[in-house]
Amino acid sequence: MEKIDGILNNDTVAFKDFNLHENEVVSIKGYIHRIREMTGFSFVIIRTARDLIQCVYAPEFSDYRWDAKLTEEACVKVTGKIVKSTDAKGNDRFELQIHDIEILSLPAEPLPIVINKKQLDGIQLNTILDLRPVSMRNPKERAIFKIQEGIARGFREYLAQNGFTEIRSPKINFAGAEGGTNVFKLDYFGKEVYLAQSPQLYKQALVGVYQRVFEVAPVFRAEHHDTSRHLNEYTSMDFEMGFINDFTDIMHMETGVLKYIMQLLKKDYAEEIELLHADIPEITEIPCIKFMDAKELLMTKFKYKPSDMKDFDPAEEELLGKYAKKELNSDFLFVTHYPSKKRPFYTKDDPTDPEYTLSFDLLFRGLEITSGGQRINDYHEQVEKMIKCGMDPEQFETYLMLHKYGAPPHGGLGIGLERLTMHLLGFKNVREATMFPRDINRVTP
Ligand code: AMO
Repeated sequence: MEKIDGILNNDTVAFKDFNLHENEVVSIKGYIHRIREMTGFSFVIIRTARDLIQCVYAPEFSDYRWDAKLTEEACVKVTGKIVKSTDAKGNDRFELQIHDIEILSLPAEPLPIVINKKQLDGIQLNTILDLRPVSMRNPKERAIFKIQEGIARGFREYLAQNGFTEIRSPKINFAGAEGGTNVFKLDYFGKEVYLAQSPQLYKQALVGVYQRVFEVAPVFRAEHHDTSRHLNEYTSMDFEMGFINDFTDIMHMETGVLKYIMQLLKKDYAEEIELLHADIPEITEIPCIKFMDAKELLMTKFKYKPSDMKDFDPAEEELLGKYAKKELNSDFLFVTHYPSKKRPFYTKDDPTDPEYTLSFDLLFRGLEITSGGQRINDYHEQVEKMIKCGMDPEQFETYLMLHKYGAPPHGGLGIGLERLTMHLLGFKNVREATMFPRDINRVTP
């Protein structure tokens, strides 16, 4: 009987280790990305999980003879000798002189688009999205989501290092957590329930257990409009921390998270950064401005006439982004003390001026990527605010257990992963930074 011992038969060598195996015969597995026939030999580019490896087929290297069935997108195991050569710029690089190609599978049909150019030239975003399972095989497309992996990884790593516990909150819920009408209803065995708009109610409850918690998970917003920054399902990177001195503790933690993410990207994702020409921001500290001061600035400096004194429209966010960059030399800007009327029921009002809240948004290159703030932790204050917001506290009995049975001063935030990726990579549309977007017109693939 065969026994499985958890040790993988690793019969291939990773490209990053090629320098350790110069002049040795090794194997790699991957897709044939591109075949370029030259006179007397061919370049066969193998696409592995993250690299493009140049292999050279020439009859002089071995007895192996090219199999006519081999096409681009065939899955193969290539065996050959690692040799050092020089690229067009005169830099050293390693390539493989092919001794054998084992066919692991052949595609049934040719690809519907050309994916083996540097980028998907002239292909409409909608087509790219329709064909995501294959369009993402393009090196530049897949690099986007490798960077996104780095962002989420950095978020997790930094918070774990700072005493946060990772949690998993339910996505089928008894109530929408953020108020408003943009909540998806679900028939749950005859009962009406809702898809989670955020993990808000649960991350707060768990502050009562672990003091510091975080979650990276999908959330759902029934946005009825079709914009370049809204999705109906997005990935929310949330954290919540207890025993804070005040809400600036949360902003300090976010600054630390972002610094860590940017350093991690530079360290472990340099190839993707280069491929995408990503402009990774330098962060030392992030400037802050109060909401009303920002409104004032928009009206005086930019002569902008706001349509809503309780919130910003996208044009105002853009102007504030330009101001932060030009005048404060920062890609980021915290805006604090949003009007109480525009913030959700759990937000703590500023005791010195209850028209405003102890809350903030973070703008990144002129786009809101984060909302956060201090929460109400007193039971009676929370019940009163719910009633003021037209909510029935009885329906939130389980949420209020935190407050009723003792809650520390606490607060937290939510970062939209796709929005952060979008502006990090300079995209105009959040869908470009979403693997499989869900919007008012799209639920496939
Ligand atoms: P808020 O609703 O402001 O706050 O959301 C937080 C962040 O999530 C992103 N975001 C979106 N991204 C894509 N499509 C959408 N439709 C969308 N809506 C929001 C934005 C936004 O800044 N519970 C609070 C957070 C907290 O206070 O802890 C919340 O969810 O980047």
